[in-house]
Amino acid sequence: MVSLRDYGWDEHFAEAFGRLHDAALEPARVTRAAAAIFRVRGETYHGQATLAGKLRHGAATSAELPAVGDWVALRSPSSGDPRIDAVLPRRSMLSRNVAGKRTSEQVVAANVDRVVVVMGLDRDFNLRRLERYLTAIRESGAQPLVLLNKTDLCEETDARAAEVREVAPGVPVLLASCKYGDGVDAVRSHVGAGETAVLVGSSGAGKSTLINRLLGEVVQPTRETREDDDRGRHTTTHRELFRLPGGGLLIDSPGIRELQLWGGESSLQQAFDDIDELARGCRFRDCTHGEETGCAVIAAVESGELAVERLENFRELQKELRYLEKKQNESAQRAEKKKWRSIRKEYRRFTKKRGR
Ligand SMILES: Nc1nc2c(ncn2[C@@H]2O[C@H](COP(=O)(O)OP(=O)(O)OP(=O)(O)O)[C@@H](O)[C@H]2O)c(=O)[nH]1
Ligand SMILES: [Zn+2]
Repeated sequence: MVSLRDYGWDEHFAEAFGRLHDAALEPARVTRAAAAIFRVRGETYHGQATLAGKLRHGAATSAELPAVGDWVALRSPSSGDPRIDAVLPRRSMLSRNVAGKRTSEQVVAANVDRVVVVMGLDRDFNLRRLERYLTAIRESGAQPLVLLNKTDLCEETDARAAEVREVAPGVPVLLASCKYGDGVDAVRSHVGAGETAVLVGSSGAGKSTLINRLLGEVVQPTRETREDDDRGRHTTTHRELFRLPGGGLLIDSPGIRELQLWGGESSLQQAFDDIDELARGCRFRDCTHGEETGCAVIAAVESGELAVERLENFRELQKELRYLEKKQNESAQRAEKKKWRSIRKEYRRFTKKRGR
């Protein structure tokens, strides 16, 4: 029998579960979420589960539905028809905006403690992209970690690491050559027992190579195996949540790998706290650090204190976030309206019945 703690269960979730006050429910963690079919891992039950009707129909937005990593309350797992009754409050979540006419939030992983940004020390190395990742991670509630991979291909690893530390103050920066196994133990030591990590980074950065190293077995096809073997041969496993030998947990899914920006401006301020600090000296409170007079940020660029690329990236992200925020507000209003419409309908039905 596995212990729930092995899957990251703790007092926070136990308390939330206790508040449901229903002895017919059992806690379980979602190890895979695809369309309406879920795989869950509980103390006694381990297998498929579907959504209870009230969860399927009652959710105002898709963000309220279970995602991989979620802790859920299962109804009657021993009956042969286990249903997910409720999603326990999340401690953190990684989400992305779903492409389409309407922007809507899709949770790609829940209850993640650590996001490892894997960046190659080859042509993949890009500080501006790293800043974007860090902004998105800060929004999620998880802690970032930067892994500079492919040290075997780089002559100036220390200089690169120093550049990263400069744009990511306070974030642990590790060097590794996942292909040869160097530096992988350090990653493992940053994912404690019961903690959940995910990997993000460009295609080819070495995420699958790292996962296979961390797990000590080949579970994710790397570029070579994908090319050499017939497709899918290595993808026999459909899990998305893995237990690491050291007791940590790892979530990996295509949705996470394509992590995009989703979030508000407060996360931007955290990722660019140097600019935030400088902005206090701007003449206007709502200064966009563009052409305004009395802009302390532009002054810092002119004096060489701040890299112009960093400011440009900041302004680009700010524009993107403002646009997203506007669209999010619109779709949140729509969801709210929809909810009220159904509540009103329910109410009318109720009063009609009583009036009869
Ligand atoms: N030289 C060198 N190559 C590496 C290293 N780590 C990974 N690679 C190679 O980089 C290529 C891409 O690695 P993957 O692990 O498949 O990359 P990925 O990030 O999983 O890519 P996607 O699955 O597309 O997201 C493969 O050819 C790996 O062998 C390393 O430390 N050094
Ligand atoms: Zn300014």
